[in-house]
Amino acid sequence: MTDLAALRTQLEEMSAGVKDLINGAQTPDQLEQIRIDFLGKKGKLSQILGAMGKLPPADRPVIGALANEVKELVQSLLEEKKTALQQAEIARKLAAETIDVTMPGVFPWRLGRVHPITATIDRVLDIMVGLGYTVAQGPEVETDYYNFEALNTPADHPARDMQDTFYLQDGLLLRTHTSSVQIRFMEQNDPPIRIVCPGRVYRKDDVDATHFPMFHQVELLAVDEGLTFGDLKGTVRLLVEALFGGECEVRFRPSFFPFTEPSAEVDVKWQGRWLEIGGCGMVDPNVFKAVGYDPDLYTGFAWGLGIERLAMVLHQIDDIRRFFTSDWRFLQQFY
Ligand code: 2NL
Repeated sequence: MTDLAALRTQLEEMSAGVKDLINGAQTPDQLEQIRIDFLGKKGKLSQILGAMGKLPPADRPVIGALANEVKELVQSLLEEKKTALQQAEIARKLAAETIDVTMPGVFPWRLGRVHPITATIDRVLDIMVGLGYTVAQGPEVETDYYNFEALNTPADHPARDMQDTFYLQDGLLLRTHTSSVQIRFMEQNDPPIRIVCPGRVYRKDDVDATHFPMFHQVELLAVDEGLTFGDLKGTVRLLVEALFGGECEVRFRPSFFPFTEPSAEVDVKWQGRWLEIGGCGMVDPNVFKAVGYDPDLYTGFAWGLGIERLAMVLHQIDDIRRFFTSDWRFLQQFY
C-alpha cells in the first residue's frame, strides 16, 4: 500500500542520494548516465510519479509539487557539475598543451653556418667601416651606361664583347663589376666620399677551378681634394694586414683599367708566395666628368677585390665551384 509518507520518504532519499552521485561524477558521460537513471522515462522519478496514481486524489498535488522540486534540484545540480567538469577539462588541456619555448631542441641539431663568401665580405666591410667608409649597394641588372659608358670604357673595348658580358633584353646587362654602384653613388653625392660596394657580378667565363660566371666583388672608392697614390697604398696595406693578420709584404704591379690611371695589380706575399688579390688605381678624370665632379679639383682612388679569390687564399680552397655546390661537408668547415 502506497501512502503519502512513504512516497515523500522515497523522494527525499532519492534527492539525498543523487547529490552524492553527481558530486562524485568524473566525466560528462557519467553525468549523462545519472540523468537517465533519475530523470529518464524509466528513471527513478518516473517510477515514483507512477506510484502517485495510487494515492488519494487530495495527496497527489503534494507529491507532485515535491517531485517537481526534486526534479529541478537534480537538473540544476547536473548543469552545475557539467560546467565544472568542462572547465576542469579546459584547465587540464591548457596545462598539458603548454609549450615551453625555452626548452632545448632535440640533439643533435645542425646549426647553420655563415657561407664563407658572406663571411669574407663581412670581414672586408667591417674593416672598411672601421676606417669611416660607408657601405653602398645597387642593382645587378644594369644599363650599358652605368656598367661601361660612365666608366670610360669605349664601345670597342673587349670587355663589351658578347663573349664576355651577359646581355639581356632592352639594352640591359648583368653588371660585370660593382663599379656601376659607385657611379650611381657619385651621381647622388658630392665629395668627399668613401664607400665600399659589395655584391654579385657576372662574366661569361667557362667554368673551371678558378672561373665561375657569377662571383663576388668588393670595391672601394675614395674621392677628395688632394688624394694621392700614397693614400691608395696606405689603404691597401691597412686592409691587407687586417685581413691576413700582422705585417705583410705588398707589391704594386703596373696594369691597365679603362677607369683608372695609373692602374696597378695588388700582390700580397703570404706563406712565402706572391698572391694577386685585385686591381686598383687613381680614378680616371673621364669618370669624374661623367658624374659631374670637377677633375681639376678632385682626385680619387679605387680598388676592386675578388672575394672568391680572397676566400680561396685565406682558407686554402682549391676550386671555386666548391662555393656554389651547397655541400654541407664543405660549408660546415667555416665560421
Ligand atoms: C679588379 C679590378 C678595379 C676599380 C676596380 C673603379 C671604380 C670607379 C672608378 C674607378 Cl667608380 N675605378 N674601380 C678600379 C680598378 C680596379 O677592379 O681586378 N677587380 C677584381
